[in-house]
Amino acid sequence: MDKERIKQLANYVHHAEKEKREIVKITAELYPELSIEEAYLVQEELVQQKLEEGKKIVGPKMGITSEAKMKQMNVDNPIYGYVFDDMIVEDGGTISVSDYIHPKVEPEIGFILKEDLEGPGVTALDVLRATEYVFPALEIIDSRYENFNFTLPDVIADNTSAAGAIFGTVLKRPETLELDVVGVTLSINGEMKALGAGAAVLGHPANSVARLANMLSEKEEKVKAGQPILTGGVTSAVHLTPGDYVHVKYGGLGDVSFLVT
Ligand code: OOG
Ligand code: MG
Repeated sequence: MDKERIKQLANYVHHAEKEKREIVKITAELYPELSIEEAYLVQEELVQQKLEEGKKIVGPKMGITSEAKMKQMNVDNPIYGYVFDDMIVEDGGTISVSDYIHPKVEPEIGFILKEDLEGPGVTALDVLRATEYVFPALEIIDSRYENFNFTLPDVIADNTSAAGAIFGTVLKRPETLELDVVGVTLSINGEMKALGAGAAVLGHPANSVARLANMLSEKEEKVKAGQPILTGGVTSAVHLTPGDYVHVKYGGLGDVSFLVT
């Protein structure tokens, strides 16, 4: 795939994000043969375009790390993308559906490292040793594709549907919790919509960070200390509509909430 094609595909998803407009997935017509490797090149170009516009990377995110998400999205492999500074919403804050295309929310467990992690061969134990804090988080995903319908290369090229992140304020040392048995409930206007436990994320959320380090090592990149890392949805994602008050509780890790208008 030549540089022109990479630019064309990055522009295609980037414009859709800016204009809050659904597009037909890349693999439907534009470029059916898009491979996973090529899709990451498109993502890199999209990330570069955002950086050139003055946006800053907050941290990496993993996606499709749980059975619930694999089933819901009909794709079956972990992927990564990036959260940018203009996507951050404060805990207890308000978002407007009109700022997105068709937003959904999903609960996640976040990590902040005290040391960089460089693959290959990184294990969950390495991750836990290198972790400064774990924290509760919500991700707002907003696939630029019609009906959230995509293949793995499509969603990679679309920066893995990244659109928003809300970080909870509780920071815990990793050894004070068993993250795999941290329970999570997501309620909207007092009604429980989804539930899960940390183990839903590749058996333990630390496995997700290890996987990220090992995937990034293929590009000779590492997971950096100090950046918040999202490990992937614990439950399936829930559609948001105006009037929703979203409240997510995490066993031993506090809660995170926001309002939708
Ligand atoms: C892709 C993004 C997946 C996760 O946590 O699984 C993701 C999507 O579902 O649109 O962020
Ligand atoms: Mg996610």
